[in-house]
Amino acid sequence: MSDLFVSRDHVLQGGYFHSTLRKLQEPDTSIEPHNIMYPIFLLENDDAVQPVSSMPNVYRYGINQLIPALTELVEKGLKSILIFGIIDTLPKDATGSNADSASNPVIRALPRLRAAFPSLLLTTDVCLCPYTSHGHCGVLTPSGAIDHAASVARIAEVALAYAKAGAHVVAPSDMMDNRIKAIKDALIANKLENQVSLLSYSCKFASSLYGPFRDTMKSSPMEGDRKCYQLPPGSAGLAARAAARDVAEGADFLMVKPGLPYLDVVRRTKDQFPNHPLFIYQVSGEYAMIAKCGDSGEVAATLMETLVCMRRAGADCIITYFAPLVLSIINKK
Ligand code: PB1
Repeated sequence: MSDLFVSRDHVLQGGYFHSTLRKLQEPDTSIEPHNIMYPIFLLENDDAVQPVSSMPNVYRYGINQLIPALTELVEKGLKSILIFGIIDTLPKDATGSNADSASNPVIRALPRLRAAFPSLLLTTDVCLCPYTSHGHCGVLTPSGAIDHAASVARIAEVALAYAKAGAHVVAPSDMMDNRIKAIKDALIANKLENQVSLLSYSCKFASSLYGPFRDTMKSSPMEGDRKCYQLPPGSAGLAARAAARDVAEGADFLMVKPGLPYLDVVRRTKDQFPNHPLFIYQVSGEYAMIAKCGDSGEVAATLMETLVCMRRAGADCIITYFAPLVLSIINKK
């Protein structure tokens, strides 16, 4: 055999031929229950449960159906949920009045969820789009533009209502400028700043991957789109500026959304703010793609690879509709 000169550090396979060695080569990529958060669609009808046609194995629950479903998952180790309210008999109007009304399903469910699951972290999405007649995430001017001041004030009102009803974390997905400061000021004014966390959807892009979600939430804009308040997909600069602004305004946690197509932004945001836990939202379109990638074994393998890559990119927690499957995989291990 030729005496091919091989530099000692050019032989890599000696460092990962064994599964334990491979684990040592993959630091900070473990997937444990606290690394995932489960999005929940909460219906107005307490006894209803409805499948989401575009998202296999995803359901919309009334609170009376949600509690037994969550009981099984909490027993498997579920640590946190993200709640989205859906109304169908309550009226929708220009300011999303039913986002924080006493009849709102989220407002009604929070005390029951606190009582049923004392250790489960309850996060509420804060946005107007499921409750506005126009379907936008903010309040509009008569000309149809975003009314910045009115939107920020309204979003802060809704966030405070969820905080008072029992949310541990409020997560504004509206993308209105300065809503983080307004929410933090409202929590401080109501002596809740040390009992309720602020998870900002800081780097949320105007993505085509929200389709299945909008179908199930019936939350698409009646006119126009969300490109004037969700970030342009090609703008890493705006994402960096949005994250810096939200940190300055008091966000406890940051987020990049969607996930897989934006892992470069995840890495940059983690490097920019290493001391703020960073979330990824694996959105409905990402869920649908993986759910249809093959048989159950291929779905599981593709999912776990995707989650490991998200953790490698810098995500500390991944919001994923696959949470029940991840918990089953973790428990099998
Ligand atoms: O899974 C998903 O697609 C999430 C969609 C996301 C929820 N936070 C928003 C996307 C959108 O419809 O613009 C909802 C906006 N408040």
